[in-house]
Formats: sequence, structure tokens, C-alpha cells
Amino acid sequence: MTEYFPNVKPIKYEGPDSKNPFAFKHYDPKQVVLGKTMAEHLRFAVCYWHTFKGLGSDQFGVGTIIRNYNDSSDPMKVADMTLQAAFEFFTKLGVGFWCFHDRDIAPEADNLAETNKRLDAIVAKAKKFQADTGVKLLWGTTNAFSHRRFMAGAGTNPSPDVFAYAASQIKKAMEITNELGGQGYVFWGGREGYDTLLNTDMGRELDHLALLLQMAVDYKKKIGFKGQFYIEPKPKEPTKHQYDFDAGNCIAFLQKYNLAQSFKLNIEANHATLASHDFCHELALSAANGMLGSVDANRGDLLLGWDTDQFPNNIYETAEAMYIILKAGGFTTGGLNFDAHVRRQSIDPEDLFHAHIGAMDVFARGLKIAAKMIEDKKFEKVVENRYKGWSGDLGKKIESKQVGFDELEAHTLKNGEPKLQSGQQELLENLFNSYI
Ligand code: XUL
Ligand code: CO
Repeated sequence: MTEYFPNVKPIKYEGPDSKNPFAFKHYDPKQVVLGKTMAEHLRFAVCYWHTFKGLGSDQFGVGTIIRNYNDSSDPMKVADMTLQAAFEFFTKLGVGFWCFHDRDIAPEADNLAETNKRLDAIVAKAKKFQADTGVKLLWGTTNAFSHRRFMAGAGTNPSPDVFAYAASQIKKAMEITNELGGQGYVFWGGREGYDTLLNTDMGRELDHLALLLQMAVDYKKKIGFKGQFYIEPKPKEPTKHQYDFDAGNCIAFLQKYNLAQSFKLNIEANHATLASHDFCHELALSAANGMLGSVDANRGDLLLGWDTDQFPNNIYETAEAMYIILKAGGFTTGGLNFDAHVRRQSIDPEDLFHAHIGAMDVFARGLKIAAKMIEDKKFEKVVENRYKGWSGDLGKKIESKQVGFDELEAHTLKNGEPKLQSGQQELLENLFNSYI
């Protein structure tokens, strides 16, 4: 069998003192942290689109990256070689999961029936690779945003024919995700948004988006797909305003259309910053609503301000993120999918390994730091103490809805000015630093 990454041997854990760039310094898949192995906690996934289909093109220039698995004029041969390269990459890196869009794994043909046949051929091979390697599908999704038919959206398109096309694509993508035992299915609203209100019926588009999602929920039941549905928020790019703006917006949308019980959120770090939040805010808001599902782990560049999809490298951020994720009970169906690509000057196949090794290590460090913070309970005690009034007589009465404005006014008249306590932010930031 052809080796597509001949210069790289399986990546091993060598510990923090290792100087080997092709080794993990912190990610030891078998190391037990808070009762689970690191691999079980972190559930790393490699994304197919950036890692194997991304060739470094940007708004100003074509691709810069040449891959040996693209070396054919037959698109199905390329799809075959890419699939083989992908499973070689997953196993050499030692990740447990992968993620794909339908169009990443098999190229579109002249019509839907032929396109679906191509998908079936590749999926059969992927199923065999999964069985042979033990690598599982974290989630599948559909690409209903690249083709010109989707220029005005998929579920929010002004044409019902395009809506129908999108529905047909999602139907097939759900079927192949199910066939591959996918643990989830993601809806990212590629072009579900608008560029100008002058041609847009916003209320109708939102209703249509909900209809499409409801059909997906119904079809999930029909085919017995047990995976988790996720919505992935993003505020802008490619449209000026994406309807799935941020976690808060998605939660409100799902609640309005009675869909909240069928979805969780897939939070992407760079999408959070594009929405003027930070990654941890989006995680915390999802967790507070019981809807934290999965993570697209990457980072943006605050100075560039667009979706740069860089690999995560900030220990502070991964530590705080893992703290929130662990406090919320950890991943169940979800995981950490590296929705990130190497820079267009990183043209060597080895760069793909360096990118993922660094990202996995920085999350492993984040996990270890977060676990220590949880074991020490110092932050937990601070929070407990800050809200301790709610365990007292007055707090209990308010929370159990035994009092209203009259009783609270009587209390305040009697009690006088409330006693205040310091929020201790600087002290706590210093404490957090002491764990890094
Ligand atoms: C786009 C993005 C997508 C989704 C899946 O910004 O993040 O790749 O993760 O469609
Ligand atoms: Co993403």
C-alpha cells in the first residue's frame, strides 16, 4: 500500500523533556486524569476539509500546497487516495475520530443520483478503514454552501427548489453518517444569512430554516440515527449576518421553534471571537443551558479579524475551556475537532503533523491544569462563598418563589444597606496563573 506520509512514524508520548518535534510532550492517551484517560476526555478529531482538501488558497491567491494524494486527473482516484492518506494520518497521529462534509470525501457529479453513487462508493471504503483502524466518526455534515446553487442560502434560499436540493443533500449526508456509526451530525449555516435586507424576507427565512431542521429531526427518527444533532454558531462570513450568530442566538432560535430538545451546540473558538465573545463565554453559556455538545478547536487572529482557523496554542484558553467542559460533565458524544488549517506557507506534509501535535499537547496541558483546579476546589469555594447568601433564609425564599416585591421591600426597609464583598478578580487571576 502506498505510504503518503513516509517521513513520519506513529507519534508517541515522550514526556515534557523530549526534544523530538514528532512526539507528544503532554498528551499521553492512556494517562488517567479524574478517572478517565486523556483520550477519553479529549476525544480528538481531525477534520477532513482543511487537513486533506485545503491547499492554502485565500482571497488573494490560489493554493500553494501540493499533496501527493491529489496526483491524478480522475476525481474519484483522488478521492480514493485522499481517503487512504487520511486514515494513514489519523492512525499515525493517534486520534480516535474524524469529521467530514459529504463533498470533502467524494466530488460532486453531474446530477444528484450520480453524486450519491460516488458517495456510497467512498463510504463503503471508509467503513472498512474505520473497522481496520478503530478510528470513529465524531460527526458528519453536508456542504450546502460551496456550490453556486446555494449562493443565496440552503434552507433560507428564496427558491423552494434550492430548499428541496438542500434537504436531499442533508438526507443523504445523515444516511452516510449513520452508516459510518457517526456519533453526531453538525448543522453549520453556511450561507444561512443575508447580505442585504433590501432583497430579504427575514421572518420567512428564519421560519424556513426551522422547517428544514424539523424535517431533519423527523428523518433522524425515521432512519433510527442515534447520533447527536449540533448547531454550530457563527456571526458572519460568508454572509454579512449569519442567522446562527452565537450561542445565545441559536438557543433562542431553537427554543422559539420547539427544537431545543433535539440539538446541542458545537462551539468553535474563532466563531466566538468573530461574535465579539470569547471561546469560554460561548462554552459557559451553552453549558448553563445544558446544551454544550462539541467543540471546533481552533483560534483566530484578533488583528486580522476574519476566520483564520489557526490551530489552538494558548494554554490559558485551553485550561479555562477544559475547566468549563469538565465542570459541565465532560464530553459525551462530542469532542475536540480541529477545524483548523496550516498557513499557506506551511507547504510540507510534515507541517500537518506539527500543527496537530501542538494542538493536542496544548489541550492535554489544559486538561491537566483544569483537573488540578477541580481537585483543589479553590475556585469552586470562591464561587460557593460568593453566592452563599442564597443558602440563607432570604435567598431560599426568593429562589423557591415564596416572596414578591412587597416582602422584599419590607426586608430592605428593615435590613438597610446591603453588606458588600470584593469580587477579587486580580487575586483570582493570580491564582489561575499559579496553575499554568
Ligand atoms: C466554517 C466552519 C465549518 C463547520 C462545518 O467556518 O466552521 O467548517 O465546522 O460545516
Ligand atoms: Co467549524
